[in-house]
Amino acid sequence: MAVTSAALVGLLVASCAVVAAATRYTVGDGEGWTTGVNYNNWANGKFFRQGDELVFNYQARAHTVTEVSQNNFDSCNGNSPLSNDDGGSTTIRLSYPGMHYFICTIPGHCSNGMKLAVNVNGDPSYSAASAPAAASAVAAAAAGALIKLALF
Ligand SMILES: [Cu+2]
Repeated sequence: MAVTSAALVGLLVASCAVVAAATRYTVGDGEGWTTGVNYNNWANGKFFRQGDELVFNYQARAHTVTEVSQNNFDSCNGNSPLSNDDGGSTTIRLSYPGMHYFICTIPGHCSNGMKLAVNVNGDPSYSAASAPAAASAVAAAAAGALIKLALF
């Protein structure tokens, strides 16, 4: 358990360093992903670029981060999600340009405003192929650090 946590921290720290060109946004800033926050206001004025990341922080299983189509966003319908997670800390890489729609599928939350739409601007220099390569390098570095910790 402690080893797993150390690996995760290592991954987080290392990936911040490697993906310096992309911006990592914490949705809702200090308030996180929860009820009672206006995510239109949060997104307003931000320039999201292809390759940027959204980090959703919330209590595990108290909320979900569910990416949906525009229609399902408008109707708060999470029955056919593009992606779904309720683990408590969800990072979404905005890998393609255009609109991305996120809702919480806990009953009543989306209809009370727990929904986020972001418009992602294309970045010609962004390469989807480079992301996994960077991630595996990071994983290797983290694994190396982990081995040193375990040996120590
Ligand atoms: Cu919720």
